[in-house]
Amino acid sequence: MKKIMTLCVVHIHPHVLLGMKKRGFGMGRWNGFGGKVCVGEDIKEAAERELFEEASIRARDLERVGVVNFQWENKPDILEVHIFRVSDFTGEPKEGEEMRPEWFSVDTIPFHKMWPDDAHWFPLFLAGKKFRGDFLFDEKNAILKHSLFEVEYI
Ligand code: 6U4
Repeated sequence: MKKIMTLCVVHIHPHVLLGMKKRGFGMGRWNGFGGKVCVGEDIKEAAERELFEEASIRARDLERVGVVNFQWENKPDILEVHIFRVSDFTGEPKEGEEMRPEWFSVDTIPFHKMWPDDAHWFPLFLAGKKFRGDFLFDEKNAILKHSLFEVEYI
């Protein structure tokens, strides 16, 4: 089954805002803010909603920059994750039940404590590119196979 998800990375150069996931899927990793798109919801609306739920901020400027599919060996689910760049927002990032937000310099992004695919697509993200990709993981979330390419339109 395909699950449509969002992921917002706030990028105000030279910093990015990431959140430490405190529970559930991806717990213990730094990541952008996002989650599942609800039935009847627009993907962009879902991205805005999740950003507010998880970081207490409202996007003033957000742009979809990537779509990446994640699959696990021997599992039927495909996560189709829509990645958004947030370049302006209102409010103050605040810790909630699910995420603890923190600013990182683009030079010290904690890739060793993030999903392993992030090290692949973040450089494109930071360079202002648009991209599409596919990643296949094993049961320990190590990358078995991947493809990633820059696109002009997303
Ligand atoms: P619930 O449990 O309903 O609160 P929800 O917040 O809707 O969940 P959740 O927390 O499961 O969704 O969302 C997972 C988040 O992790 C989404 O933003 C997508 C993101 N994600 C999933 N796989 C990823 C991966 N391989 N690399 C990455 N982000 C990933 O950078």
